[in-house]
Amino acid sequence: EPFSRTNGQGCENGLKVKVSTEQERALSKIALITGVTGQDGAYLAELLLAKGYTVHGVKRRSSSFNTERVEHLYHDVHESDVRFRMHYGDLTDATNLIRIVQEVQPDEIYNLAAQSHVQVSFETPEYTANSDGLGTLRLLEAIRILGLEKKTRFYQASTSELYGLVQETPQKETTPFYPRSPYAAAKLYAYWITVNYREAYGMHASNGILFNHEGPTRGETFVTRKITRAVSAIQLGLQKTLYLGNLDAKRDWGHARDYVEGMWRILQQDKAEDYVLATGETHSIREFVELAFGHVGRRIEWRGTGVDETGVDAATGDVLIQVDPRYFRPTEVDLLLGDPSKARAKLGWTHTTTFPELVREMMSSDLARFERETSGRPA
Ligand code: NDP
Ligand code: GDR
Repeated sequence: EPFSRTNGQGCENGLKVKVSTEQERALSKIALITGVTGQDGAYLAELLLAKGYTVHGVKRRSSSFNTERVEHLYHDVHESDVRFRMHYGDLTDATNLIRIVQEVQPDEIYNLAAQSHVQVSFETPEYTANSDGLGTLRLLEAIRILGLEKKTRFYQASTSELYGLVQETPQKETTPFYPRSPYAAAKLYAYWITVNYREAYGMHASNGILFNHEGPTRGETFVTRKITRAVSAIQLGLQKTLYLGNLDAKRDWGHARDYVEGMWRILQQDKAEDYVLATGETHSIREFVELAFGHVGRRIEWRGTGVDETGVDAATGDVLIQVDPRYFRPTEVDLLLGDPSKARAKLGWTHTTTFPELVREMMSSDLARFERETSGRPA
């Protein structure tokens, strides 16, 4: 780790970046990102730094390194023009959040920190409510306590999981919510408290209702990355079988890179509003599996039904996929399909990476990673 001490500002790590003239408009802006060590946090930090922002991130203390996704942004904090800094913090600790917001005096806060795994939220419901629900309230209150309501714009990482049990498709800003997990219920509170602070205190606070977005740095236990890692490992002879839960669930999957651009655009609007970001296409877990194996030239045939269903290599007959009920959720979200019309019309936002391109990028990255890690070692 480049630095493990704090300087007088309570900051740790920094990045020196050259600024081009076209980015000058954003030069004086300061952003604070909670969850900066996560998939979206890292992409967003990169985007804002490229736009000329000074970026502060909140990271959690961990017994092992948790900053891999932002390592390339680090620079010696002792140099001048350091524009990327991190602060230890946690969404469950109000005093710490108030102190960080006070020190940073951000123009924009992106609240991306969360216990973000739906299945894990069934096992840790209270913690999930505390960090994902109350954590959002703590940040909004920090802004208010510090009298920054007119200065600081607030982005809340809301989610398509809010739609839960299907009420209508495609799902848009006006579709009723019906959360189906402790995670979604916590995010429902966060959604409405953001709306309430906007209406009650005139804050520039917005929800981005984002449908699933992935990429090569997606957490390893989300289904897309679990698949691309396993297919790569199977292809290299390091693993035989991939165990999955519900193969029939359908998701509207985009690329995280596109979605962080949408987050930024939401905060650049004169008026704070809530927006759906989605691709407008939906695919099943089964289709994702087929495409991932297709990337390494293998065709999957599905045999059997229910918990006895298997995915077999059409050429060799090897069983590559098995259903394991331990990955079933107590209540499932069967179908997510978003309507991004409002974001297209008002933000000029649209996704640029297609579903096959997303799978290809994730597969190439995981194959290369496994090849690097195992080169020279016996399989
Ligand atoms: P990740 O799980 O990759 O990242 C979550 C981040 O939050 C990590 O930096 C994590 O830290 C941090 N974090 C977790 N708990 C706390 C806490 N109590 N205090 C401070 N930090 C905490 O999620 P994504 O990047 O995929 O998602 C970003 C946000 O967007 C999340 O709020 C998620 O719920 C939401 N979302 C995501 C979607 C997606 O498809 N990716 C879609 C819609 C919404 P650490 O690295 O230490 O674990
Ligand atoms: P999700 O993502 O719950 O949509 O939440 P995840 O990738 O975990 O699940 C997607 C679907 O795949 C099914 N599934 C499996 N899921 C996992 N994790 N592991 C498996 O083995 C497996 N087999 C089948 C699931 O049942 C589900 O239907 C993500 C997170 O990023 C949230 O934070 C975010 O809010 C939503 O996307 C939008």
